[in-house]
Amino acid sequence: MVIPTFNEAKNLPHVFALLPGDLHEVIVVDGRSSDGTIEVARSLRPDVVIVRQNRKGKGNAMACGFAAVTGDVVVMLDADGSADPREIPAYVAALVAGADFAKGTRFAAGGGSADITRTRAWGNGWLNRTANALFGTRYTDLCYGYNAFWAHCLPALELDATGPGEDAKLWGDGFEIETLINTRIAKAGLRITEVPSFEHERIHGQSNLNTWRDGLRVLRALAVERVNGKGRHVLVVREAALPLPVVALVAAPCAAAELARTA
Ligand SMILES: Nc1nc2c(ncn2[C@@H]2O[C@H](COP(=O)(O)OP(=O)(O)OP(=O)(O)O)[C@@H](O)[C@H]2O)c(=O)[nH]1
Ligand SMILES: [Mg+2]
Repeated sequence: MVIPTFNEAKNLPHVFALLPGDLHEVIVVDGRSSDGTIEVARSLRPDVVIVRQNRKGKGNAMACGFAAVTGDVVVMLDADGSADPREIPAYVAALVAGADFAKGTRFAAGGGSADITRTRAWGNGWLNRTANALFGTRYTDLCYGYNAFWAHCLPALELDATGPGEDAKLWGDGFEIETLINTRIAKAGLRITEVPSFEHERIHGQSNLNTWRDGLRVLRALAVERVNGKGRHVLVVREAALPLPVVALVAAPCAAAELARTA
């Protein structure tokens, strides 16, 4: 479970209280919060794994968190209270049923949002249609950060958690991360299932997302990902989904592995 945090100390108690009981690991990736986020995380959950991101932005945080994953299933969960951890079993069920990537959607039956503005919903819909036209996908919610996938998908994401220092923000380090993930998963030929999800309002604090600046980064990401080869040439080792995870997150070791060369 990978949770990016930037000044989410007041929200973490709400989020952690709803986490399933038998998680393999909870990785909090902090972006140099100044409100005691790390201390709160540790006090709520002594077994939490704290990762400090090496650059700036949510995308860089996710890359650093993914690099620290040791489990078989990765769940991406925001820390502001908008993503409900009680939905995790639905994501895991989609993975166990055969998906490589369980993509949350606010725009399918059973999903919704109390948080998205009309402008953002319009922009997301437009970007989503563009993505589907460019990548042959059938996504309904391109810019949503609540997703889960088998760890065998990680190589296809081709994210870079190394490199230059603290104050840099490189391409891929920002809110374009979900678009990079969604398009690379599609290019790798991985099996995608959408999972209806309800996005709640952020509980405390302010959004770090800027609608127009980050919308343009997503648009640019679609263009860049259409022409680059990332995701496309990665050999994915797809693990058989057995045995079933007992409650939610990280499945027991798999007995068999199937080599699947992606398109
Ligand atoms: N580590 C880290 N986490 C970040 C950074 N920016 C945002 N986050 C976290 O990423 C999650 C999503 O960020 P939000 O600011 O809520 O952005 P959003 O959910 O896309 O936008 P809203 O719908 O307006 O809330 C939250 O848990 C943030 O704390 C960052 O630069 N570093
Ligand atoms: Mg948010």
